[in-house]
Amino acid sequence: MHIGKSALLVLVSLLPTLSAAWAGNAADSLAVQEPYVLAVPPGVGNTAAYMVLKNPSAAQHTLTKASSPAARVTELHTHMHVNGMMEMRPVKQIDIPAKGETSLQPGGLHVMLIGLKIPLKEGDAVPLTLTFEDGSSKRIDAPVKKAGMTMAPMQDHLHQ
Ligand SMILES: [Cu+2]
Repeated sequence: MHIGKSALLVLVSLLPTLSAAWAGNAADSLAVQEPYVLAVPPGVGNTAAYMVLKNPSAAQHTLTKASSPAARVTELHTHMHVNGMMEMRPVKQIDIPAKGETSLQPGGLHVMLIGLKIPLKEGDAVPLTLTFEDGSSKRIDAPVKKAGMTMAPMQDHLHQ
């Protein structure tokens, strides 16, 4: 059987893609650290979820979608300076670099929960499903925390 030179070149160029796929799907390759949802006063219908997405794998991965049964709509957002004001904008995707991490944090990238179905109390766990570029997904529970609480460990660290 004869394989043309061009067919061989196609095979060789596919090899890196195949080996990346063998390393596992995106959801299994990523770790989600310190997820939390910001507590909001009763009557406030929207809030945001934050977390650190760690990617120890050799391939870049991308968060393409988030969903939660706690909200009518879940969107990926970022904050931007527009005419001196901070505005939130939806983003199509959030990249997590190979051997790196991406932080979703106040004032930056976040998962926006729009139209909360039930009031969220501090200590509640909000289920979130994160979906990645290959269609794989991860289910996490993000505890509800008050603003500022997440700063405490950092201050403790500075005092050492
Ligand atoms: Cu937002």
